[in-house]
Amino acid sequence: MKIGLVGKPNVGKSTFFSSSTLAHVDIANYPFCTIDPNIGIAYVRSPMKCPCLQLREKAESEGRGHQYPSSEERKGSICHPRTGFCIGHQRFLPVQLVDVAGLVPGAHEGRGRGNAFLADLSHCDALIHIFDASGSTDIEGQFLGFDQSYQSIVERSIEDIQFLQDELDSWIFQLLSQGWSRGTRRVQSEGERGFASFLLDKLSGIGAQSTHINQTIQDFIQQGGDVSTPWSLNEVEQKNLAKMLRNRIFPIVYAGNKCDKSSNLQSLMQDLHVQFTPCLSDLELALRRASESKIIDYIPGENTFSIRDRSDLNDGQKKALEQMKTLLEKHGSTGILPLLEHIIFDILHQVVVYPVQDENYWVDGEDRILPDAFLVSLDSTCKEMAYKVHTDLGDGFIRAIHGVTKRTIGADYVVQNNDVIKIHSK
Ligand SMILES: Nc1nc2c(ncn2[C@@H]2O[C@H](COP(=O)(O)OP(=O)(O)O)[C@@H](O)[C@H]2O)c(=O)[nH]1
Ligand SMILES: [Mg+2]
Repeated sequence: MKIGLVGKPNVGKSTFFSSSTLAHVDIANYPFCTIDPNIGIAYVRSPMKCPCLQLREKAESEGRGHQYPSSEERKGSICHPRTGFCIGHQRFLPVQLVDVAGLVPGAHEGRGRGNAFLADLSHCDALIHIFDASGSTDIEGQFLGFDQSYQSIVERSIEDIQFLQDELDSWIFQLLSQGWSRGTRRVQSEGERGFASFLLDKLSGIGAQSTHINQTIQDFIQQGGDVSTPWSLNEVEQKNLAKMLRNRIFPIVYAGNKCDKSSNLQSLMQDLHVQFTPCLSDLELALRRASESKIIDYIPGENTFSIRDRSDLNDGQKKALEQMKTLLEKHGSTGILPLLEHIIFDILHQVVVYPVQDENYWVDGEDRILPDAFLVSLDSTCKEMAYKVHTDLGDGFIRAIHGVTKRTIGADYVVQNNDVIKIHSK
């Protein structure tokens, strides 16, 4: 999974990015997990408890609890994640995050970083549009001060949300419109299928898949569009189609950042025509840094934290930490992690599955407990999951064993959230 952070300059994209990609170092073994200056790994919580809880409970009920010692920091978790980490049976899974900088009005015509930002966007499964919920920046990202009237906050937010949609739509329209008439006529003998393959051809470079295209064609027809003679679609109709394609290829969720400086956040949530998650990116960054320096214990996503050892802190530090705590508790969360999880689980409909080599002890060949947790689409079959683990495992798939029921399951079994599965393959 790859999620792109988009928005005009100065809204807090890089802050959001750094805060999310700064892992819980003690446990994750991923210090600052940046693959590229603007690509990093963030961690989301599985919606269900890690199955290592079941293993522990079973062992304890059979008087074998001592077999699974757990450190103070792991809070009971006994699994050995190869990627991500697990605390208190809360499994954190990696997702890729991309900080897509340089998006300003006119980018599709080459302004700002121009089309370079589009390369960053390509192949993202979804986008987070970060906008400034404090209204403190203009459309170019110039800082205007935090003392904005409610009316300007609303107006700037609407303008911001609109410009980005327009920019992406124009970009996709541009890709489509080049050679439209000739291209669509060439495939006319194949009817709707030909049209779909024409669209896929045009857009596969930015990560479009045939499901996106087919869904869009259905959307288009449902809204009264006609695809029987696509070469005769006029510019307005092509633009409309581009917008629908953008919706399917890049679903957008909204982060209203700097909400600590936004007056009347409740009203803003009602007055904007899009749903957004209020975010406090710089608070999240400060919390993760303090946690990394072992000043506080903070589990990302939680609504509070504890200060480790006050004797080391000066008065200024204590006061700052208390202020951070008040702010966090007031908002109930920095918004960052819930937003990422909303995308993965509600928008992209992913479930978490745990492939193992031994269906009884839930370990791999090196005795590591539940080493892997994979995100797969809600309706994936067991065989599709096998492919996700390894191509060889998918190609040679024979059957699988369910780790809980110990029943044999076939290639067509639809995997469920939290399934532990042993795959037999040639
Ligand atoms: N008040 C407030 N300021 C923030 C927040 N997040 C980021 N900022 C500030 O906004 C400015 C721009 O942030 P940056 O991440 O560089 O924005 P980018 O240009 O979108 O990458 C910096 O001064 C940040 O400290 C927040 O949640 N609240
Ligand atoms: Mg930046």
